[in-house]
Amino acid sequence: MLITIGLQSFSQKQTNSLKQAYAPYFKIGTALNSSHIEEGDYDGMLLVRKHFNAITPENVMKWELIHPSPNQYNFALPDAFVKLGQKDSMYMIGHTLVWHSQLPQWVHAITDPVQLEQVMKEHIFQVMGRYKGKIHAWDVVNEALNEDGSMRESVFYKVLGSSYIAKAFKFAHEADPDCKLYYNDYNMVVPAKRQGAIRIIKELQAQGIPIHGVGMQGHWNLNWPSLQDIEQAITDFAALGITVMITELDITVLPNPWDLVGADVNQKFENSEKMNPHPNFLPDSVDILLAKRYEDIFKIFVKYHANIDRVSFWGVHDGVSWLNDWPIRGRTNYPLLFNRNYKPKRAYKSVISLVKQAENK
Ligand code: 9MR
Repeated sequence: MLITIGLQSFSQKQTNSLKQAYAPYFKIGTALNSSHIEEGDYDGMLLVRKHFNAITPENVMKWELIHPSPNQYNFALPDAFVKLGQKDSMYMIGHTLVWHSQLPQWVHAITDPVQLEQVMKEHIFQVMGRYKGKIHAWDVVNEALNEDGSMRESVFYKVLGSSYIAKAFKFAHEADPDCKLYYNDYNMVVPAKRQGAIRIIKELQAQGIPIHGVGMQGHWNLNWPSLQDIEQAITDFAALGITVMITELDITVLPNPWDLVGADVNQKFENSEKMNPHPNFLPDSVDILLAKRYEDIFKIFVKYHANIDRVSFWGVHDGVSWLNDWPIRGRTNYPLLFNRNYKPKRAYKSVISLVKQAENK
């Protein structure tokens, strides 16, 4: 029997679980915040269990939270995340070990290379070591590049030089030799930045240091990036013999204050009616554009499924997306597949129908 929902028609018999529909292609992931980890968001967790088979902690494993002072580690929420993932047989990704942002002041203040290397090593050994054999993959280094592909002037780069990346991956491999190790960044679809990532990956490969994959954060919008650039980025990375992950997918539908692209979390802008045009509901016209955009993008992911291990959304539903507060606080954004009432949007239907159509061919 055929029913019509939104844009697409699909059989009632067909699965209505993203992870099941995409099982032949790649894992479908999401990011969990503390309300999910503490099981406060009951309906959110129902969605997680039904639709996703990979989870990333949105914040609780970041250095500032997990290791706020030299001898203090906060493992309560990270432990709860891992327990939850084990209970539900989720593929778990640790996020993230070495990142310039959300880094506590005591690390920023280190100027001695020997000391910083030691601190970085200890952090990696403590955090990865605790979840050895439990967390399957780690974003070892996050966002090390500027937009032109040069190295970002993080404390790690300033004190240790570009070799900090090789050191981080080496320590990570020692801490858990079976863990998959990834480099993760945004705007990898921009050719100059992508070249920087390719340089980093090739340097590690030349030194025989394990790097298993690259995470392309998908913080995109309705018009950017071009489908061609997405495709090019996937094929460029796949050519290096590593796995590609789409790690932080969301598609903003709101105006961009300076037409910015990407996700530099340090920039914020004032709120206004003009900048927050859909405070109460998502108009059909935009909902349809979003569904079409997701469909176009997922067509590419399916085409390159042999190279893609996982597509992870950055959040469970629109109500918990970081894009409600960035780059302007307090807006109402609609970037994911599920709405604030935990219901599937048109975009969900276009994404799930895509593989059903492919299977039926
Ligand atoms: O979604 C995260 C948000 O809740 C945090 O406030 C922010 C700062 O830690 O980080 C967001 O996640 C970022 C991710 O860790 C790395 N890539 C960019 C993401 C969006 O800023």
